[in-house]
Amino acid sequence: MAKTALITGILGQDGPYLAKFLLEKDYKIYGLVRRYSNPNFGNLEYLKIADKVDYVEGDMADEASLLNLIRVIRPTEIYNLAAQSFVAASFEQARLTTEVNSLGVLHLLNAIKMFSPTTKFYQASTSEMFGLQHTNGYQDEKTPFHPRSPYGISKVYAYWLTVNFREAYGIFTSNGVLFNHESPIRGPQFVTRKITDAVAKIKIGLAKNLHLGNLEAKRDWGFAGDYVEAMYLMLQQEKGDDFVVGTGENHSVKEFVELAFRFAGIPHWEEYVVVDPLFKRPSEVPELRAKSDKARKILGWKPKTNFEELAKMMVEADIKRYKILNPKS
Ligand code: NAP
Ligand code: F7E
Repeated sequence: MAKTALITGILGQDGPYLAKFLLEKDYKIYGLVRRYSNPNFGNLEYLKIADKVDYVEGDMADEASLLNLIRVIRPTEIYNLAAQSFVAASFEQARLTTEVNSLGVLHLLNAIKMFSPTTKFYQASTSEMFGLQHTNGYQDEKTPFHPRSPYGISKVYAYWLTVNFREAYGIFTSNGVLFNHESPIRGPQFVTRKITDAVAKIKIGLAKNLHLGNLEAKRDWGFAGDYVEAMYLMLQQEKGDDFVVGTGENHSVKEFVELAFRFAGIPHWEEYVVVDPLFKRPSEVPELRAKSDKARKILGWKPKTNFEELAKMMVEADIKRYKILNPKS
C-alpha cells in the first residue's frame, strides 16, 4: 500500500519541496491548510505540484481540528513544518508564535498518541535554538541551547516535547535541527530572498535601494531542495532520533549581498545598500555553523548545492520573474 504523509506548512517554502520529493516516491500527500480568505498556492504552482496534493483543513492553534484530522487520516508519517517562522516577528507576536510553534506540536503529538500511535513524526527544529551557544565554533547534537528570540524559545519547547513523546510513549519521533535553507520560493521577508528580490528590482529599474539590518551576522545557508531529503531519511531509520543538518560553512549577510549584486551584473553594491536600524533585532544570533557529522554518517545525507550556486539560483529566478512581469524592461 502507498505510504501517506501529512505535511503541515504545505504552502510555505519547505512544504512544496518536501511534497515534490515524496510524490516522486509515490506517497499520497495530505497538505494541511488553514482557513484562508484568498488562496495562496503560488509555491506549489512554482514546483508544478499544486494539483497533486490532497488539501485538508485545520489550524495548529486549534487542537480539535488536528485531533479529528489524525483520527480520520491516520497517516504513515507526519512532517510538522507549520510555524510562525519569522524570528523578527516573534518579538512582536510572542504569544502567537508560542501557540503555533509550541502548543501546535503538543496538539499533533497528542493526536498521534490517542488515534494513530504508529505514525512517525518529524519536527522542524532549528539552529535558532542554539542562539549564543557553540562547541569550538560549531553547533552539533550535543551543543546546549541558548535561544535569543521568542521563536527560538518556542522551538526549544517543541524539541523537548518531541523527545519526550519518544521516551515516554515509544512513539517514533525525530527532530531535524536544520540550519538556514533558502530557495527561489523562500518567503520575501527572510534576508536572502529580500536581497535577491531587491537586486532583481534594481536590475530592471523598479527599485533604487535595499534597506537591511545587521550585515555582519553569519549563517550556514543551504538549499531547501537538498534539506527535505534529510527530513525523509530521518523517518526511514529504525528508530526516532535527533539530527543537525547544515553545510558546515558560514557566510555573512554582507557576503550574500556582494554575491547577489555580482551575479546580477551590478557593480558597487555599497551605493544601493542602506543600513537601517528598523531591521536590527532586540537580541541577535551573531553566528551559526553546523557540524552535521551524525547526519552524514547515519543518514548518508550531504548537501549538493553550495553557497555560490544558491545565491546564483535565487538571483536568476527573481530576475526571470520580474522580466516576465515587465516584458519591456
Ligand atoms: P514558512 O515558509 O514560513 O512556512 C510556514 C508554513 O506554516 C506556512 O505555510 C504557514 O501557512 C504555516 N502556518 C503558520 N501558522 C499556521 C497555523 N496556525 N496553522 C497551520 N499552518 C500554519 O517556513 P519554512 O521556511 O518552510 O520552514 C518550515 C519549518 O521549518 C518551520 O517550522 C520553520 O520554523 C522550520 N525551520 C525553517 C528553517 C529555514 O531556514 N527555512 C530552518 C530551520 C527550521 P500560511 O501559508 O497559511 O501562512
Ligand atoms: O535572518 C540578518 C538577521 O530572517 C538572517 C528562519 O527560517 O532561519 C531563519 O531565521 C540574518 C539575521 O533568518 C536583515 O538579523 C540583516 O541575523 O533570513 P533571516 P533567521 O533569523 O536566521 C532559522 C534557522 C529558522 O529556523 C527561521 O525559521 O540576517 N539580517 N538584515 C536581516 N534579516 C532580515 N530578515 N531582514 C533584514 O533586513
